[in-house]
Amino acid sequence: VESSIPEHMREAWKKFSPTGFNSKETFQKEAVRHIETTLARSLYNCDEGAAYSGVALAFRDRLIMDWNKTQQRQTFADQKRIYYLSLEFLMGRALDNAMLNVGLKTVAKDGLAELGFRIEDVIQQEHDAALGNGGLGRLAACFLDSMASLNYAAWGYGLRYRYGIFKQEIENGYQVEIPDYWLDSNYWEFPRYDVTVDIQFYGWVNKYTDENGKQIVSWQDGEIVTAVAYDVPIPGYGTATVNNLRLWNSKASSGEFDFAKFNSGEYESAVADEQRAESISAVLYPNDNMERGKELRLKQQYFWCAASLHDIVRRFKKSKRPWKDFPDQVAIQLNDTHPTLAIVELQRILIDIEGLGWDDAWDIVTKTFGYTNHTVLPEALEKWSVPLIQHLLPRHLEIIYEINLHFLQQVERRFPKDRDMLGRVSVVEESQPKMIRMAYLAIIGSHKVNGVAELHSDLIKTTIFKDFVKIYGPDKFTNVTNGITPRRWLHQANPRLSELIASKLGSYEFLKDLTLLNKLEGFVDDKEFKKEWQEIKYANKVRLAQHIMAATGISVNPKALFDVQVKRMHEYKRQQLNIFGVIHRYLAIKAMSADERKKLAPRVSIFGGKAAPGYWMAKTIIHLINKVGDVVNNDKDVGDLLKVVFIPDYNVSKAEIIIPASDISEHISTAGTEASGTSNMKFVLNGGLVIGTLDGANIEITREIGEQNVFLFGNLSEDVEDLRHNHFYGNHQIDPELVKVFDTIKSGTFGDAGAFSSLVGAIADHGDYYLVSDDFNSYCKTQDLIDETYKNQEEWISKSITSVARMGFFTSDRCINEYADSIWNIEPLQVKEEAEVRART
Ligand code: 8GP
Repeated sequence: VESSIPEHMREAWKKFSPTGFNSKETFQKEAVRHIETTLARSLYNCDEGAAYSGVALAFRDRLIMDWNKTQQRQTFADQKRIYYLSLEFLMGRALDNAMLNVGLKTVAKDGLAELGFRIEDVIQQEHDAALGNGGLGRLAACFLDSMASLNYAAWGYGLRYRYGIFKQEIENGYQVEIPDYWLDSNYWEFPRYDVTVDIQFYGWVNKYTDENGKQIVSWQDGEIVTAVAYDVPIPGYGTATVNNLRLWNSKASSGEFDFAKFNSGEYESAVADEQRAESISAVLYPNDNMERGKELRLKQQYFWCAASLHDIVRRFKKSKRPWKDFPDQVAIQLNDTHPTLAIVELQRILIDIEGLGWDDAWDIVTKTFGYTNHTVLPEALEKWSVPLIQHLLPRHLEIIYEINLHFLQQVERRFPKDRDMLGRVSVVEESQPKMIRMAYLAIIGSHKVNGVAELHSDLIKTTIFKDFVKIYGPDKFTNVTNGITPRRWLHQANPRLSELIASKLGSYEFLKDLTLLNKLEGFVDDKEFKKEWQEIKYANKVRLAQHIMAATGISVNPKALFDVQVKRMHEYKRQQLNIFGVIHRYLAIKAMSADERKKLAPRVSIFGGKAAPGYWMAKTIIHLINKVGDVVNNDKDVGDLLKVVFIPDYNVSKAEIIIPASDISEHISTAGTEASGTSNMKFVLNGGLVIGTLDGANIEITREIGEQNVFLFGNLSEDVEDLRHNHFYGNHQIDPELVKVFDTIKSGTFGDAGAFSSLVGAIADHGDYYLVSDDFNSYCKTQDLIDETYKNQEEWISKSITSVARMGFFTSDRCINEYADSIWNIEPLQVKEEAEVRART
């Protein structure tokens, strides 16, 4: 391609292509130029918002050059690419990350200071990109960071929601949802108006035999909506690789634009059609670990899958390779079942459009896809009703039935005597109406299925997907324990800790190879080091205390033990266990003598997290936390000994403030319910200790950092079934201390008891599905142990340092390398520019 352009033209381009900045002066020049020309502002009306814009635009220019080169390099290399399909990318802010990844944060900091701005204030002007709910979406964001940092040729594909996850406000203790319009002043996306795909919905299937006797199947009529690509650059850390995240935006197809309506005066209805098309990518569904079966959600899924596949196929076809090579060029990873229709769509493209036979096509499909499962909760497993799919995607339903038929025939041949098996594993659930089980379709259409932590990967093999292990054998199922990017979750969120670590290890190389942290173990007895370690934690707590004051008006003492539980609100995550524990502590303090109170370690219980707008019980838990806070925080008997805080609107940028400030964080799900958890890793990496159940990645964290460094409690996953059984048959006595907590709530201490009766009732009278009462006693005892341990700060800090030193395994770089090896069969693309050493600040 390059040589097809005449030498003199190439010379002219090279001469004028921008070089970007790499010094303070050149940075300032670029930022000021953008403020004065791109934004039409000046010295006299440049506020922090405008300063942010100028800096973002300057860094964006820098990224674009590497981004263009990366895309060219990947095209020329013509090797296999990874496509990560996710309906959620919880990216958070981009500027700080961009500055650190290109190694020019110090340059920007000094440059801004001279221009009259503090870099921290400027960074805070940015609105979070919050295109996700929780763990699943943030994992996708960490994976993008790792794939770019490791130089993999990888693309993310998602939807460009106009509204991300709602903003949460708290009014009178209740959650209120505010729309999150985030696209104003967003400098990190590039509309590609020339990259569009027309997506079809509804219509009917026409089958006929052509003049050569060939069966032709065509999907006709219906409605067309256009997908427009918006590209977001994803910079790697300390490398010149900048990958691409492509988000699709929906708009009315220009072919559909109804001039007849305009001319006949039906202006309003013509506009309504436009709005209907735009509604597809308008809003992120705000459910975490819960599916709701709405038609618009299915439309989103197909719209995004079809646009992405079209793009991938178009890129493949440029290489002029035969179809059988497709899986050598393309690996598609399905982030949960949301993109499962991509399997059906690729089969449709191959047989209906490209004219391949069924078996050849299916062979290509299954070699291309891998499926990651993120939950075993039944309410989160996707099913779509057959009539809905029939209506929206008539040809896809036929193909799904055909996939199922081939599959069931194969099962019948292998297990001729097991009639029940066919009904159990069928993609079609024989309910009223019939439902398509998306997870089964995803398994059948993929060559590998993985869970996200060891326990979870074992559980899917022995419970929800047990029959499929019999059918395909165990090798199709594998584990890739989740990880987090240390760039954002250590270096960016906790710069002082990162710097201290670098000073001991001699460089920032640990950010690329996190196992190097183990050298910190050599410093656990270094007095000076321990003091600095403690000071940094304290400074982070001061910063959080300031945030708490600004956000809630509650004053907390940074010397108290900060006990944090921040994550989506869900009964299985058991924030109710935590707040019942807080009430128990409150009652204990009230009953203490003044002398006893003096011996108690002061504590701040910090909560944060959003509830799905339709999840009543989760909202009730938020309400209770706030009401308990109102009482406890104003009780003179209690003073500083206990404060209860609910931080509103937990999101990625708040996590960056909260996580480095925790002494203890809570990961207390009912054993067997939290697939992995990833905030557990973030907290430990920032020197916090954890209280947790033997669930998800807690188990592997414990294995790595040592049992003596984790506060474990509660029942084991293997006992859950029996315990539930006991509740069901009334063989269970609720712990008397928990009864006291319930009585306090019922007495109206925290306001109208009726508001909490369903919450208490679910545990006391309705089977206690999440086994709160079974774990309550052990939870409280473990909290007491935490109080005792915290009193010995020397020991506490040693635990903290040792834990950080042993966290190397939990980098998302390790995850991505595992996916690359065991699922994608892909190697990184070497980057020459990497040799140009990048400053790492
Ligand atoms: C989450 C899991 O709950 C969490 O344990 C895990 O760390 C995270 O995924 C990343 O693997 N799962 C979901 O958010 C989830 O399943 N969401 C909806 C698809 C139902």
